[in-house]
Amino acid sequence: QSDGFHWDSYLEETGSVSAPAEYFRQSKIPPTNNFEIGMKLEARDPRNVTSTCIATIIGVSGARLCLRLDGSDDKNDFWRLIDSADIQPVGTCEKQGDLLQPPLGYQMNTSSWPMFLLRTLDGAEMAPARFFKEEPPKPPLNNFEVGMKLEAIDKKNPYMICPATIGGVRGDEVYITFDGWSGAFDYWCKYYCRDIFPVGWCHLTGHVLQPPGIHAIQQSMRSARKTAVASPAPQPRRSGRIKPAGQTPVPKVESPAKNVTPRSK
Ligand code: MLZ
Repeated sequence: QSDGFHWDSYLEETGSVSAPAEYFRQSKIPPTNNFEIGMKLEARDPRNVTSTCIATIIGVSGARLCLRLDGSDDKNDFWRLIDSADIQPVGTCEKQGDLLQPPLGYQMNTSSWPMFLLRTLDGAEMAPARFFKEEPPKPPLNNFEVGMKLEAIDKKNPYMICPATIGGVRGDEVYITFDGWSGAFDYWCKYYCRDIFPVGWCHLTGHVLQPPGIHAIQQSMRSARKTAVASPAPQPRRSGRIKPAGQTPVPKVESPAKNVTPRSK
């Protein structure tokens, strides 16, 4: 990472540990992303998960793709990992005897759908089947512990992957809290959720890792002290190596992806 944030010193300064990579439903070696902007694929409609639609890749970052459903507006773009079960090569749906559906919010009359589908696929560049990777299996158990560090998608700003801490564990769920931010972005998710990654994931995949919010160090040490059982948390070291979060880098997205710009929250 060329910016100011480094996990090694951050973990040391906050007296915390990272969650082991095998706790996550992610592949040990992140899959290589060969997809290109403009390629088409089939994707489950996030707003209507029983339907499979045609999508166009409008952004690529790390092991993720930013997708827009053909026939949809530009306000519902979404990100998927290249080894997500939600995406597949064009033709898969038909092979399985299913029909490609118009996306929720299809802007034209439904009767125009068959013709729209023909036109949108005509001459389009299809993402080759070999680019898609199998989804990794679920780890058998929820082994996460409160205080462990990880990288997690900010669901309110889904192009962002940010430093986070396990704030709670409840059955097969974990509470994701974002370092240096008030609780506004925190969420519960399954321990096998695809939106959480081991420390170092962004670095390995080439995705930009957001820096923690300001006061992350003090905040993290306070909670580390609360959860420390045997040994007390280390003393603060004010090295000031953590850059405060201010501006938020925008991912590599080519036009016409205007809306991938953060809706600031
Ligand atoms: N709306 C903020 C982004 C906050 C991201 C926080 N992630 C945990 C901004 O535009 O800076």
